[in-house]
Amino acid sequence: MALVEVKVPDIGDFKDVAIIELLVKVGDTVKVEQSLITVESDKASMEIPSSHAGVVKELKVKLGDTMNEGSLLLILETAGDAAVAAPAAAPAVAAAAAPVAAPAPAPVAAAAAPVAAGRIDVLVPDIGDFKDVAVIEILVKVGDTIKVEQSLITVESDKASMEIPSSHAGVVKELKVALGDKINIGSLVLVLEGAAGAAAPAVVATPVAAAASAVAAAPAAASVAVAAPVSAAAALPAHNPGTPTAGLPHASPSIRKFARELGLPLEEIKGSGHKGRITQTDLESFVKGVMAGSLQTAAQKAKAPAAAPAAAGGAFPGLLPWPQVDFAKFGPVERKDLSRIKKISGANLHRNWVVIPHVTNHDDADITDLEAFRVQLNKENEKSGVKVTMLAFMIKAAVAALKKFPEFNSSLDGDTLVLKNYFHIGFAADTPNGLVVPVIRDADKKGIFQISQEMSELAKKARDGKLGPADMTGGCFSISSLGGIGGKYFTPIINAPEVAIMGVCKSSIEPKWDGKAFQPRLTLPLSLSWDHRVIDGAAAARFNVYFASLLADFRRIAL
Ligand code: CAO
Repeated sequence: MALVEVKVPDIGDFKDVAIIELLVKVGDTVKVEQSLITVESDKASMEIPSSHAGVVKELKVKLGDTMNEGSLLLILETAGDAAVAAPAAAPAVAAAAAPVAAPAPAPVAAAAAPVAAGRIDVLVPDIGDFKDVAVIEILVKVGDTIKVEQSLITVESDKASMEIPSSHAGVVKELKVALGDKINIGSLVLVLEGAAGAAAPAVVATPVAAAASAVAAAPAAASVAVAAPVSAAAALPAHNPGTPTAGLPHASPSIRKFARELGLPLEEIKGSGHKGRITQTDLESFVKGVMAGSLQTAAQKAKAPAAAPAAAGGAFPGLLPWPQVDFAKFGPVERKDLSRIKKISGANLHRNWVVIPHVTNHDDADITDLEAFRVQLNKENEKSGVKVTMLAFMIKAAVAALKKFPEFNSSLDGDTLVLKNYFHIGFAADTPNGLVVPVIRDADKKGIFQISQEMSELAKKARDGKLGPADMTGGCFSISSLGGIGGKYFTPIINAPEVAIMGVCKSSIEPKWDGKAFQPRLTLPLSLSWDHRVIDGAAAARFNVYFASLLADFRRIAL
C-alpha cells in the first residue's frame, strides 16, 4: 500500500481553469485514466484523468477551484509502492509537456481547401490524435450563412469533444456528413458557396496540431490526450459554454456518452451545473421523472394518443395515416364541429379502448317475473310520479354482484388494486350533445324508488347539459342500457378507472326449454366488458351468471 499524489498533467493552453465537476469521491476505487474532474475554460471543457489506479483517500480540490498544470487533485492509496508510483506519473506529464513546446507541424488540411470563390469544399483540419471520431452534433444546415471559424460540427472521442470550425465564409450548399459518421483529417464536412475573398486563413488547426503532437509524443500519458481538443478549442471558436449554440446542450463528453447509451435527449434536459451544464444528477432526475410519468420526452409527446383521428398514425407507429379524403368530390357535404361533450368523451373513450385490454362476456337474464313486478309497482305508484324502469333493478343487482365479487369494485393504481368499500353506480345517458355518465351515490343504501327518482333527475340534468363534475365522478361500476332503444348485444367501453361495465339491450320474448317444453320467457341480453388486467374470464362468467340470477329472482338480493 502506498499513498500517491495525483496532479494535473500538462493541459496545454488551459490556465487557471475552474473545476465544474467532481467525478469521484473519497472511498471510490479508480482506474488509471479514469476521469477525476471536469474543468472548463470559456472555450471548452475537458476531463482530467487519473495517472494511477487506487482508492481515493483525500480530495484536494472542490467545485469552483481554479487549477493549472501540476495542481494537486487528490491522494490515492495504491496497491504498489509510492516511491515507485510517483515517478511513473511524473514522466508522463513531462513527456506530454515537452512536445507542446516543439515546433508546430505544417499548416493543416484546411490550408488545402479550395480558395476559389463559388464552390468551396470545407475539410476537417488537422485534429491531431483524433482518429475516426464520431460526429455527435451538426451545428449548421443547408442555407445557413456562416463565418470563417464558425463551428460546423462537434466530434467526440471517448475522452473529449471538440468542434470543427469552418475554414471559409459562405452559404452552406451541401452537408457531407451525418450524425454518427466517423471523420478524420481531410474528411469533407460540407460544401460552401463562397463569397469572393472569403477564403479562410489556413491556420485554424495549427494549434491543434501542436497539442496533438504533444499527445502523440506522450503515449505514456494517454490521459493527456484530452488536452488536444482543449488546445484546439482555445484557438478555434468552440461554442461558449455560457451561451450554448442554438439549443446545443452543454455537457461533458462522459455525460454525453452516458446520455447516448441510455438514449436520453440531452437537448431536453435542464442543466443544474455551472453555467447550466448538464450533470450526472440531471440525467438521473430526468430518467426518474420519465419513469414516474411526471415527465415526457419530446418523442413520447409526439407519440401520445391524440384526440384527432388524423394523428392516429403518430400514436401507433407503423399504422397507415388516417385517410385524407376530399368528400365533396363524391357529393355535397357539410362540416360540423364535434360538441364539447363528444370531444371530451371521445378522448376518454379512445384512451380507455386503447389502454384497457377489454373482453366482453354475453349472457341472458330471464326477467319475466321481474318485469311483471315492475309493471305492478308502477301501476300501484302511478300517482307518485316516479316511474320504475328495469335499470333501477339492475343498479341494485350490480351492487349485490360487486359485494360478491369485490375485484369488480376496484381500480388499478400501477401494480396495486384499490378495492372500494362504497357502491357508486354510473349509468350511461344519451343526450342531444353526446354521452355522459352520471353516478348514483351509495346505491347500496337506497331503495328502488329512490334510485329511480334520482336517475330520472340526473337524466334530465344530463339532457339539459346541467350535470356538474360532482354528478359524474367517483363511480365504481357503470351500466349502459340501450334497452329503451333496441339491439341484442354490444361491447361497452369500460369507464376508466373502473374495471368493468354492464351493457344491456332490449328484452324480448324468447322460447326457453324448461325440460318438458319451450316456454315464452322475457329475456334480457347482457354484455359485460371487463379489464383483463384485473379480472379473469371465469370470474366474469360467474359475475354474469350471478347478476342474471338476481334479475331472474329478485328475492335472492336479500340473501
Ligand atoms: N328492454 C326493454 N325495454 C326497456 C328496457 C329493456 N332492457 N329498458 C328500458 N326499457 C323501456 C322502458 O321500460 C321504457 O318503456 P315505457 O316507456 O313503455 O315504460 C322505455 O324503454 C324507455 O326507457 P328509458 O330509456 O326512458 O329509461 P331507462 O331507465 O331504461 O334509461 C337512460 C334511462 C337515461 C339510461 C336512457 O334514457 C338512456 O339514455 N339510455 C341510453 C344509454 C346509452 O346511450 N348507452 C350507450 C352507451 S355506449 O355508447
